[in-house]
Amino acid sequence: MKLDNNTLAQLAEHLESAELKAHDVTKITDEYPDMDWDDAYAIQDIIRARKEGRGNKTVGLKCGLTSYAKMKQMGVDTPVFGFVSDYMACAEGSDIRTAELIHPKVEAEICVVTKSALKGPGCHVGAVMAAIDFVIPGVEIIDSRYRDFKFDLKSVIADNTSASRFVIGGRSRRVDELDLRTLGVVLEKNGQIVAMAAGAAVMGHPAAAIAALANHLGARGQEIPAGSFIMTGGVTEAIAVQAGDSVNVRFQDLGTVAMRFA
Ligand code: 0L1
Ligand code: MG
Repeated sequence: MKLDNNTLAQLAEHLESAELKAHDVTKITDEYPDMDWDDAYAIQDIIRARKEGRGNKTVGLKCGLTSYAKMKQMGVDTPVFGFVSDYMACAEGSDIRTAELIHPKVEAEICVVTKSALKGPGCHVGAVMAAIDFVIPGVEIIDSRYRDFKFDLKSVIADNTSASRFVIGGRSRRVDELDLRTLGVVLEKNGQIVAMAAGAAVMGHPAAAIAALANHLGARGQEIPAGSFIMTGGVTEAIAVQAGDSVNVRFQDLGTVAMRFA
Protein backbone atom coordinates (compact mmCIF):
# COMPACT_ATOMS: atom_id res chain seq x y z
CA MET A 1 0.00 0.00 0.00
CA LYS A 2 1.27 3.44 -0.89
CA LEU A 3 -1.52 5.63 0.54
CA ASP A 4 -2.34 6.21 4.20
CA ASN A 5 -5.77 5.52 5.70
CA ASN A 6 -6.81 9.18 5.69
CA THR A 7 -6.05 9.54 2.00
CA LEU A 8 -7.88 6.29 1.15
CA ALA A 9 -10.96 7.48 3.07
CA GLN A 10 -10.84 10.91 1.48
CA LEU A 11 -10.58 9.45 -2.04
CA ALA A 12 -13.48 7.08 -1.34
CA GLU A 13 -15.61 10.02 -0.19
CA HIS A 14 -14.55 12.03 -3.26
CA LEU A 15 -15.51 9.25 -5.72
CA GLU A 16 -18.71 8.19 -3.98
CA SER A 17 -19.87 11.78 -3.74
CA ALA A 18 -19.26 12.17 -7.51
CA GLU A 19 -21.42 9.08 -8.06
CA LEU A 20 -24.27 10.16 -5.79
CA LYS A 21 -24.28 13.78 -7.00
CA ALA A 22 -23.77 12.74 -10.65
CA HIS A 23 -20.82 14.96 -11.43
CA ASP A 24 -17.55 14.01 -13.05
CA VAL A 25 -14.01 14.26 -11.67
CA THR A 26 -10.50 13.82 -13.04
CA LYS A 27 -8.80 10.48 -12.56
CA ILE A 28 -7.33 10.11 -9.10
CA THR A 29 -3.96 8.82 -10.32
CA ASP A 30 -3.31 12.34 -11.67
CA GLU A 31 -2.89 13.42 -8.05
CA TYR A 32 -1.68 10.08 -6.65
CA PRO A 33 0.46 8.54 -9.43
CA ASP A 34 2.14 6.13 -6.99
CA MET A 35 -1.05 4.48 -5.70
CA ASP A 36 -0.96 0.71 -6.15
CA TRP A 37 -3.53 -2.04 -6.84
CA ASP A 38 -4.12 -2.63 -3.12
CA ASP A 39 -4.84 1.07 -2.64
CA ALA A 40 -7.31 0.97 -5.53
CA TYR A 41 -9.26 -2.01 -4.12
CA ALA A 42 -9.03 -0.54 -0.59
CA ILE A 43 -10.76 2.65 -1.82
CA GLN A 44 -13.46 0.50 -3.47
CA ASP A 45 -13.87 -1.43 -0.19
CA ILE A 46 -14.35 1.83 1.71
CA ILE A 47 -17.03 2.92 -0.80
CA ARG A 48 -18.77 -0.43 -0.23
CA ALA A 49 -18.55 0.01 3.56
CA ARG A 50 -19.94 3.55 3.29
CA LYS A 51 -22.96 2.27 1.33
CA GLU A 52 -23.54 -0.66 3.68
CA GLY A 53 -23.19 1.70 6.64
CA ARG A 54 -26.08 3.74 5.25
CA GLY A 55 -28.18 0.59 4.93
CA ASN A 56 -27.62 -0.22 1.25
CA LYS A 57 -27.28 -3.93 0.69
CA THR A 58 -24.53 -5.28 -1.56
CA VAL A 59 -26.52 -7.52 -3.92
CA GLY A 60 -23.92 -8.79 -6.36
CA LEU A 61 -20.38 -8.92 -7.66
CA LYS A 62 -19.27 -7.76 -11.07
CA CYS A 63 -16.45 -8.58 -13.42
CA GLY A 64 -15.50 -5.77 -15.81
CA LEU A 65 -13.30 -5.39 -18.87
CA THR A 66 -13.57 -9.13 -19.50
CA SER A 67 -14.34 -9.11 -23.22
CA TYR A 68 -11.79 -8.37 -25.90
CA ALA A 69 -14.19 -5.76 -27.34
CA LYS A 70 -14.32 -3.89 -24.02
CA MET A 71 -10.58 -4.18 -23.41
CA LYS A 72 -9.94 -2.80 -26.90
CA GLN A 73 -12.49 -0.02 -26.40
CA MET A 74 -10.83 1.10 -23.17
CA GLY A 75 -7.21 0.32 -24.18
CA VAL A 76 -6.52 -2.10 -21.30
CA ASP A 77 -5.72 -5.80 -20.95
CA THR A 78 -6.74 -6.83 -17.42
CA PRO A 79 -10.17 -7.60 -15.93
CA VAL A 80 -11.34 -5.61 -12.93
CA PHE A 81 -13.83 -6.49 -10.18
CA GLY A 82 -16.48 -4.55 -8.29
CA PHE A 83 -19.86 -4.84 -6.61
CA VAL A 84 -23.46 -3.72 -7.15
CA SER A 85 -25.80 -2.33 -4.48
CA ASP A 86 -29.55 -2.72 -4.04
CA TYR A 87 -30.38 0.82 -5.24
CA MET A 88 -28.59 0.11 -8.54
CA ALA A 89 -31.14 -2.56 -9.52
CA CYS A 90 -33.79 -1.32 -11.98
CA ALA A 91 -36.90 -3.26 -12.97
CA GLU A 92 -37.03 -4.79 -16.43
CA GLY A 93 -38.94 -2.49 -18.79
CA SER A 94 -38.58 0.47 -16.46
CA ASP A 95 -37.48 4.04 -17.17
CA ILE A 96 -33.93 4.76 -16.03
CA ARG A 97 -33.48 8.38 -14.97
CA THR A 98 -30.48 9.86 -16.78
CA ALA A 99 -30.63 12.98 -14.56
CA GLU A 100 -29.15 10.76 -11.81
CA LEU A 101 -26.24 9.73 -14.06
CA ILE A 102 -23.27 11.43 -15.74
CA HIS A 103 -22.71 9.77 -19.13
CA PRO A 104 -24.26 6.28 -19.04
CA LYS A 105 -23.37 3.38 -21.33
CA VAL A 106 -25.04 -0.03 -21.58
CA GLU A 107 -23.41 -3.44 -21.61
CA ALA A 108 -25.06 -6.82 -22.28
CA GLU A 109 -23.94 -9.30 -19.64
CA ILE A 110 -24.39 -13.01 -18.99
CA CYS A 111 -25.09 -13.26 -15.25
CA VAL A 112 -25.24 -16.20 -12.87
CA VAL A 113 -26.33 -17.09 -9.37
CA THR A 114 -24.12 -19.60 -7.56
CA LYS A 115 -25.24 -22.51 -5.38
CA SER A 116 -21.91 -23.19 -3.68
CA ALA A 117 -18.94 -21.13 -2.62
CA LEU A 118 -15.96 -20.58 -4.91
CA LYS A 119 -12.50 -19.95 -3.52
CA GLY A 120 -9.21 -19.27 -5.27
CA PRO A 121 -6.36 -19.68 -5.90
CA GLY A 122 -6.69 -22.36 -8.54
CA CYS A 123 -10.34 -21.77 -9.34
CA HIS A 124 -11.08 -22.81 -12.94
CA VAL A 125 -13.95 -22.98 -15.43
CA GLY A 126 -14.92 -26.52 -14.34
CA ALA A 127 -15.24 -25.52 -10.69
CA VAL A 128 -17.31 -22.50 -11.67
CA MET A 129 -19.66 -24.55 -13.88
CA ALA A 130 -20.25 -26.95 -10.96
CA ALA A 131 -21.04 -24.01 -8.67
CA ILE A 132 -23.54 -22.19 -10.93
CA ASP A 133 -27.15 -22.57 -9.87
CA PHE A 134 -28.71 -20.72 -12.81
CA VAL A 135 -27.88 -18.29 -15.59
CA ILE A 136 -29.86 -15.08 -16.08
CA PRO A 137 -29.49 -12.29 -18.67
CA GLY A 138 -28.72 -8.75 -17.63
CA VAL A 139 -27.74 -5.31 -18.81
CA GLU A 140 -25.30 -3.19 -16.84
CA ILE A 141 -25.48 0.59 -17.06
CA ILE A 142 -21.96 1.82 -16.39
CA ASP A 143 -21.28 5.45 -15.60
CA SER A 144 -17.64 6.23 -14.94
CA ARG A 145 -17.24 9.13 -12.60
CA TYR A 146 -14.19 10.14 -14.63
CA ARG A 147 -14.51 12.92 -17.19
CA ASP A 148 -15.10 11.53 -20.68
CA PHE A 149 -14.49 7.95 -19.37
CA LYS A 150 -10.77 8.83 -19.29
CA PHE A 151 -9.07 6.70 -16.64
CA ASP A 152 -6.48 4.05 -15.97
CA LEU A 153 -7.12 0.69 -14.32
CA LYS A 154 -6.27 1.76 -10.78
CA SER A 155 -8.53 4.79 -11.00
CA VAL A 156 -11.42 2.72 -12.35
CA ILE A 157 -11.04 0.01 -9.70
CA ALA A 158 -11.21 2.68 -6.99
CA ASP A 159 -14.37 4.00 -8.71
CA ASN A 160 -16.05 0.59 -8.22
CA THR A 161 -15.51 -0.23 -11.92
CA SER A 162 -18.05 2.40 -13.05
CA ALA A 163 -20.95 0.45 -11.47
CA SER A 164 -24.15 2.47 -11.63
CA ARG A 165 -27.35 0.59 -12.51
CA PHE A 166 -28.30 -2.87 -13.75
CA VAL A 167 -31.37 -4.60 -15.11
CA ILE A 168 -32.06 -8.32 -14.90
CA GLY A 169 -34.76 -9.75 -17.13
CA GLY A 170 -35.53 -12.43 -19.67
CA ARG A 171 -35.72 -15.92 -18.20
CA SER A 172 -33.30 -17.86 -16.08
CA ARG A 173 -32.03 -21.27 -17.22
CA ARG A 174 -30.07 -24.08 -15.67
CA VAL A 175 -26.47 -23.91 -16.77
CA ASP A 176 -26.55 -27.44 -18.24
CA GLU A 177 -29.27 -26.31 -20.66
CA LEU A 178 -26.96 -23.74 -22.24
CA ASP A 179 -23.64 -23.47 -24.03
CA LEU A 180 -22.30 -20.27 -22.50
CA ARG A 181 -19.61 -19.93 -25.18
CA THR A 182 -21.90 -19.96 -28.20
CA LEU A 183 -24.78 -18.11 -26.52
CA GLY A 184 -25.57 -15.25 -28.91
CA VAL A 185 -26.36 -11.70 -27.75
CA VAL A 186 -27.82 -8.92 -29.93
CA LEU A 187 -27.96 -5.38 -28.54
CA GLU A 188 -30.47 -2.96 -30.10
CA LYS A 189 -30.74 0.76 -29.44
CA ASN A 190 -33.86 2.52 -30.71
CA GLY A 191 -34.70 -0.51 -32.85
CA GLN A 192 -31.30 -0.67 -34.58
CA ILE A 193 -28.76 -3.42 -33.95
CA VAL A 194 -25.68 -1.68 -32.56
CA ALA A 195 -23.59 -4.60 -31.25
CA MET A 196 -23.59 -8.39 -31.17
CA ALA A 197 -21.37 -11.14 -29.84
CA ALA A 198 -21.32 -14.63 -28.34
CA GLY A 199 -20.50 -15.58 -24.76
CA ALA A 200 -16.98 -16.70 -25.74
CA ALA A 201 -16.14 -13.02 -26.22
CA VAL A 202 -15.81 -12.95 -22.43
CA MET A 203 -12.35 -14.45 -21.78
CA GLY A 204 -13.14 -17.43 -24.03
CA HIS A 205 -15.90 -18.56 -21.63
CA PRO A 206 -17.98 -16.42 -19.23
CA ALA A 207 -17.16 -18.88 -16.42
CA ALA A 208 -13.49 -17.90 -16.84
CA ALA A 209 -14.39 -14.38 -15.67
CA ILE A 210 -15.93 -15.85 -12.50
CA ALA A 211 -12.86 -18.05 -11.95
CA ALA A 212 -10.72 -14.91 -12.27
CA LEU A 213 -12.95 -13.17 -9.69
CA ALA A 214 -12.60 -16.13 -7.28
CA ASN A 215 -8.82 -16.10 -7.75
CA HIS A 216 -8.70 -12.34 -7.23
CA LEU A 217 -10.72 -12.65 -4.00
CA GLY A 218 -8.70 -15.69 -2.92
CA ALA A 219 -5.52 -13.62 -3.10
CA ARG A 220 -7.19 -11.25 -0.63
CA GLY A 221 -8.34 -14.06 1.69
CA GLN A 222 -11.96 -13.85 0.52
CA GLU A 223 -14.31 -16.12 -1.43
CA ILE A 224 -17.45 -15.92 -3.55
CA PRO A 225 -20.20 -17.07 -1.16
CA ALA A 226 -22.91 -19.53 -2.23
CA GLY A 227 -25.98 -17.68 -3.53
CA SER A 228 -23.98 -14.85 -5.10
CA PHE A 229 -25.31 -12.93 -8.08
CA ILE A 230 -22.40 -12.30 -10.46
CA MET A 231 -22.21 -10.24 -13.65
CA THR A 232 -19.52 -11.67 -15.95
CA GLY A 233 -18.85 -8.48 -17.95
CA GLY A 234 -20.06 -6.91 -21.18
CA VAL A 235 -19.87 -9.26 -24.16
CA THR A 236 -19.60 -6.32 -26.58
CA GLU A 237 -18.20 -2.83 -26.31
CA ALA A 238 -20.31 -0.47 -24.18
CA ILE A 239 -22.88 1.67 -26.01
CA ALA A 240 -23.56 5.29 -24.95
CA VAL A 241 -27.19 6.15 -24.19
CA GLN A 242 -29.11 9.31 -23.38
CA ALA A 243 -32.62 10.38 -22.40
CA GLY A 244 -35.13 9.18 -24.98
CA ASP A 245 -33.21 6.04 -25.96
CA SER A 246 -34.68 2.58 -25.65
CA VAL A 247 -32.48 -0.49 -25.35
CA ASN A 248 -33.45 -4.07 -26.07
CA VAL A 249 -30.99 -6.93 -25.66
CA ARG A 250 -31.85 -10.37 -27.05
CA PHE A 251 -30.06 -13.28 -25.41
CA GLN A 252 -30.21 -16.65 -27.17
CA ASP A 253 -32.31 -19.09 -25.09
CA LEU A 254 -32.64 -16.51 -22.29
CA GLY A 255 -35.15 -13.99 -23.68
CA THR A 256 -34.92 -10.22 -23.82
CA VAL A 257 -33.92 -7.48 -21.38
CA ALA A 258 -35.44 -4.08 -22.21
CA MET A 259 -35.33 -0.59 -20.70
CA ARG A 260 -35.85 3.05 -21.56
CA PHE A 261 -33.79 6.07 -20.61
CA ALA A 262 -35.81 9.01 -19.38
O1 0L1 B 1 -18.34 -3.26 -16.24
C1 0L1 B 1 -17.35 -2.87 -16.89
O2 0L1 B 1 -16.81 -3.52 -17.79
C2 0L1 B 1 -16.81 -1.52 -16.56
C3 0L1 B 1 -15.40 -1.58 -16.22
C4 0L1 B 1 -14.86 -0.21 -16.00
C5 0L1 B 1 -14.43 0.47 -17.25
C6 0L1 B 1 -15.53 1.23 -17.90
O3 0L1 B 1 -16.10 2.13 -17.30
O4 0L1 B 1 -15.77 0.96 -19.07
MG1 MG C 1 -20.00 -4.40 -16.96
